[in-house]
Amino acid sequence: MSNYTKQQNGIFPSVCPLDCPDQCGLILHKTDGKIIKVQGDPNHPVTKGNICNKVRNMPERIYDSNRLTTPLKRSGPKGSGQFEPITWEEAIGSITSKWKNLIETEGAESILPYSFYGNMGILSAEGMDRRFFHRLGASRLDQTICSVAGSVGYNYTMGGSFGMDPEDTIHSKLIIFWGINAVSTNMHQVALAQKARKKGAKIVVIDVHKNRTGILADWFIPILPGTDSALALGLMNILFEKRFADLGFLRKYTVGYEELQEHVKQYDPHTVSAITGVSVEELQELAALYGGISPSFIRIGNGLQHHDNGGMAVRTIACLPAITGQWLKKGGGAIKGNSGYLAHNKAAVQRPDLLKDKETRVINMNQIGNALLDTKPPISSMFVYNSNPAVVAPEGQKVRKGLEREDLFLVVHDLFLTETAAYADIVLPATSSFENTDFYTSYWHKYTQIQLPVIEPFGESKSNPDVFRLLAGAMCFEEDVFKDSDEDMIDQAFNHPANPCLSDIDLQMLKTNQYAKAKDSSLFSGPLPTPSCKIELLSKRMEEDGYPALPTYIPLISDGDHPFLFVPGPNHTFLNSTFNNNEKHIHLERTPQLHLNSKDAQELKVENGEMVRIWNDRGECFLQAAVGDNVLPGVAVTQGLWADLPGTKQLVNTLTPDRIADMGGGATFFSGRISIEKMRLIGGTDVSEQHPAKK
Ligand SMILES: Nc1nc2c(c(=O)[nH]1)N[C@H]1C(S)=C(S)[C@@H](COP(=O)(O)OP(=O)(O)OC[C@H]3O[C@@H](n4cnc5c(=O)[nH]c(N)nc54)[C@H](O)[C@@H]3O)O[C@H]1N2
Ligand SMILES: Nc1nc2c(c(=O)[nH]1)N[C@H]1C(S)=C(S)[C@@H](COP(=O)(O)OP(=O)(O)OC[C@H]3O[C@@H](n4cnc5c(=O)[nH]c(N)nc54)[C@H](O)[C@@H]3O)O[C@H]1N2
Ligand code: SF4
Ligand SMILES: [Mo]
Repeated sequence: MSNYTKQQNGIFPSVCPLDCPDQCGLILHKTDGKIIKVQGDPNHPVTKGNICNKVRNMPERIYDSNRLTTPLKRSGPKGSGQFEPITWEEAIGSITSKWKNLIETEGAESILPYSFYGNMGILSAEGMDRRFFHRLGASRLDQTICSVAGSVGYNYTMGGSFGMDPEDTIHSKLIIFWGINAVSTNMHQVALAQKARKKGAKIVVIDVHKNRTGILADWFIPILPGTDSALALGLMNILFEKRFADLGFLRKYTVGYEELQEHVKQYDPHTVSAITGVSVEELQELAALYGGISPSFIRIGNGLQHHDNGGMAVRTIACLPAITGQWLKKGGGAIKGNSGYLAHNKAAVQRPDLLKDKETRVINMNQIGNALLDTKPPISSMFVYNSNPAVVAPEGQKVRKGLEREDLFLVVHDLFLTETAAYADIVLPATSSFENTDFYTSYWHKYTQIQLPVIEPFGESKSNPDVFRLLAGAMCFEEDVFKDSDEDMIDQAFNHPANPCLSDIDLQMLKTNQYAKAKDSSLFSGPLPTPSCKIELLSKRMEEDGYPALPTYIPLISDGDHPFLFVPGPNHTFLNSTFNNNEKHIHLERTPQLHLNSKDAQELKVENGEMVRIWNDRGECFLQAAVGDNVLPGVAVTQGLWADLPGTKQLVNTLTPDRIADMGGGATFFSGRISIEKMRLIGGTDVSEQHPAKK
């Protein structure tokens, strides 16, 4: 227990726990033992006291009357949401007796942990839980749902998750937001870009949707989904041809630029324009801007890599800053992610040695529906924490069918009775991050931060590490690693001589300073971690792994005959599915919309604001049409992972494919196709009149 929890009143340092690159420093205001206000920490070097509305409203989430307070046991049919309270002793007892039995009859691999980053705290997301499941010998989850395809692609070019320091954005003269809705998803990157803009910088947005970020741009370039690598290759062709390439940089810091120069000739402006929907004139102008302005910075988003070809798209865009020699300039380069700088001692925290050389099976989380329905031998128990697969995973109908299985023993640990928890046999109440000890490292800026508990656990809720300590005890695991305290684990994490950027950081230092920056972390201070130690425009490793060695445009995989490409991304006010159960957040977003081009709407005879039915071979949804010029013809965009309320059909992942992307087993949420029609009679009633959005 920290001293903070004992104090009834005061202000206390904290950190935003959500899966958001900004990882803001927070200040919590406490009155009579309760957090009454969440504010940005003005001293945080990057986030500087500004936070988003989502988190300003956090007290409402923490003290929501729907928050779970006790463990629950199912008392009705699967998925009915009927539960009765039980004690922790009974809950842990039922789970471990079921698991002991399964281990004996089917083996430990019949048990699968399913988790993601609902809480970004390292101890909450990848600490005691990993130790526990390694020791158990359970199946392992490949955590591929978010950014892995792009990360693997970026790594082929740059060697790791290393990019420009975002604080240097203020020196940039050209800022390209490429496949990122930064106003909603990385607001401090926008704040830094706006500072540069005041000094004359231009902001360009390349996206399939003129979203909040597109509206703010000096120049918005709409592109067809899944064609970004063609655009990047077309740019490279012009950059070489018009002598914008920095040959000095290319010779010293890259491999393969001569081969690349030859290779990109096939991506002439007319070919590229036909693929991307970007006109020849726009392409020429963009190349002239990128070739002529320095320093230039590309913020590479997650959206463009949620595609069949997403790994190659990021691999290709990551080559661009090298062509014009941007990396050596302050405010030049790119960011896909920056988690490499603060990489902690994962082996010490997660203890993969507890697996004792067992090659346990690995399940790709993007195919959890299939895995639950078809894997042999079957998954007989799943433990879900930090995630809500019933809403966030693709092929939603398959996922629901899997969760409905009578012979699946499902345990869900969460703060709320989520859509996934509704299918559980046992539900466990989780603390909020403000009730825990943990540390956080941003995947965008270069700071790590500490969280000490500010309030007592809500009801009987427990943190993730504490739940796994309890489970380890009940399984009679005797290893000392299960006795480590949260603070012990933070010490172990920062004891990592292999990463000199952490050399000044430890628990005590974080307790004193609240945050710390990765030390001496300039990109070219040593060799790059690629096989050649240089930027790999040509990658032998890619060839060995079965990809073209040079960046290449590979079209999306055919997804049936449906006429529209469907891009269902996140929205401004929810954080994935988090907050989709909060009245204020729902009110702000109003209703899920489907953005359509006016030409398409005219052909479909759909007016702005009318309800449409969208469908493909996987399922259907009912959304409200937003007609205009925010998307190109043939493209349909919706935002937000909405709750699946009775009487609505707005679970967009019903329609998304569970195909695996080209690299890293990544997700392909945005490579699906749909058909669209104006809503008419369904089952004898006009559903559009009944939809809450119509009221
Ligand atoms: N408000 C809010 N913030 C969030 C989240 C949230 O749900 N809400 N989620 C968090 C998480 S987990 C993540 S991973 C990040 C994601 O945040 P971002 O990196 O911004 O990624 P997305 O919002 O998925 O997609 C960004 C943009 O890519 C566009 N896009 C889709 N396909 C293509 C394409 O083929 N080419 C191009 N050029 N653009 C394309 C989409 O239209 C979208 O506008 O945000 C984090 N922050
Ligand atoms: N259609 C479509 N689907 C998508 C995306 C998209 O753009 N479009 N984006 C994808 C991406 S990028 C991501 S990252 C995933 C994210 O998907 P998830 O990781 O499932 O994210 P959330 O939906 O926010 O769910 C997180 C859950 O963790 C719970 N939680 C929070 N803190 C704790 C804690 O300390 N302990 C426990 N036990 N639980 C906690 C929250 O209450 C919440 O229910 O969604 C993916 N799904
Ligand atoms: S969600 Fe992002 S922008 Fe909002 S407070 Fe958290 S880290 Fe900051
Ligand atoms: Mo994500």
